[in-house]
Amino acid sequence: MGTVTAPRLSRATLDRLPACCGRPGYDVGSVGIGIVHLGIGAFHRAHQAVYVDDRLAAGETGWGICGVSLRSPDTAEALVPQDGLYTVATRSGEGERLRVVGSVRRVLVAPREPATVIAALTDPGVRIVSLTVTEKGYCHDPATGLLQADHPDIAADLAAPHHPKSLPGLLVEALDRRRRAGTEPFTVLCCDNLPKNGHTVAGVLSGFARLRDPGLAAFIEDRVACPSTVVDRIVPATTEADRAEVAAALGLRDAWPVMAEPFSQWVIEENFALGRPRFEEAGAQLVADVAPFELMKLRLLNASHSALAYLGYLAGFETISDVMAEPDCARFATALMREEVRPTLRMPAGVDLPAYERSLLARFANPALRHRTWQIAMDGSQKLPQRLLGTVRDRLAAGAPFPRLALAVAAWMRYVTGQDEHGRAIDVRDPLSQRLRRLADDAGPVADRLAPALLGVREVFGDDLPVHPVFVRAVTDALDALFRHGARAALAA
Ligand code: CS2
Repeated sequence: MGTVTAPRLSRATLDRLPACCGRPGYDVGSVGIGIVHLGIGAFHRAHQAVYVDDRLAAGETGWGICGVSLRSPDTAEALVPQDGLYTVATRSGEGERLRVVGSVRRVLVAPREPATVIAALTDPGVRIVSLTVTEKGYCHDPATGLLQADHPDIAADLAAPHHPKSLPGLLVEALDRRRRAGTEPFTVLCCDNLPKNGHTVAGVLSGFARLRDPGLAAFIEDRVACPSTVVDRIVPATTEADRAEVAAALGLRDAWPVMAEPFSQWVIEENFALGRPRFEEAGAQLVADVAPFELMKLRLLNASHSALAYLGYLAGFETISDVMAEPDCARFATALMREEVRPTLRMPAGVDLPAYERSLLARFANPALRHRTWQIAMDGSQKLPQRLLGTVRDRLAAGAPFPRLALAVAAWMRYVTGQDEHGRAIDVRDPLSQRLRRLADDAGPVADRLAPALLGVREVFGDDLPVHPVFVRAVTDALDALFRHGARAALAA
């Protein structure tokens, strides 16, 4: 009992929070909106919104966030009755810390209130539009990074450019309206795990604008700042058990608290056209070039995450910490990072890669997070290129072996067949899932047929890898081992 009938978290109930719970150190009612964030999911709320919360508390009160969901109304339905307030629960083996965040001042749902979203984006007070729409939200080709002009959402937005649905369509329409109104363009701050994410989003925007109007494209290319960033915090999806636990601790009901590890990192390229909060005073690193940090994060953290997710799921593990508790799996992750990835990275002086790798192993082992392998396995077609295949290309160019990367790619292939090692269905979530499934069904569970069939998906593997004999052999052999001996044995070998 208790938690179901407990009052809801809101501005009116803030003073009932227990003393141990952090809360906004400012008057949330007097915050102005300076940032529109597109894709207001759990990650944004546990990451950027916390940095902004710190800056609001420090007195930079013009940088509140208007969060926008591009699809589902769920976040708005949870947060609007709570005046945008929500809890961040930071979890580790040492326990839990709770903090109520107040930086999200409005929440909108694009399909439900498109005109309000455009009005928010064209408000001259809005100086930054930040993004976490996941890899697939950019409507780009993951292998090349270029806009996919034949993407159905792009085609729809070109047919009706003033009623956009896709991210590129929405941003370009808003930028065009600002241009026509004589309002300076906002800075576009991409916070997704894409390679050269600022550069990629700039290319997608100019690519889309070019298809609409070359003058608009030139304006965007000349005037819109798109700093690159590296974002890092492990934020598993919230469960019903998490909600109940947070409500019990708060004595207030929060419809959507977010769960996170203690670690948080944000590396931001110093390139803002209309100012920014002093994020560096909230722990962010402002740098001239994020590239080395980006490769380090995508190739070490995200690559091992994806490898452990596919292999771990196939081996029957529910969470990453369960996988890491298995000595063979922890050894696999250690060797993947040290032997196959580390030699491809060139870091600035002062960055200690072995220490970073050790910290990743500890973070993955965090027993309090319960980050599901299935969640990380989502959208592999959009993730593999920057997480695994860039390193593979570097290894091939150096004539160096990459057995663990090959096994990770093979595990993805095994996973997208949609059947696990016991013949049970896998709920494969991926924008290409149907095509992948068809290819897998046609090929059957035979490595010599399945590997070449899936290697033919050029949005993932490009034009080079499917014809590289060393790569094809390595992946086919790894897939054969998975079919013959299963993921546990393959990991141990
Ligand atoms: C994960 C990331 O779901 C995934 O694919 O690898 O969300 C990962 O947790 C974050 O990038 C950590 O910063």
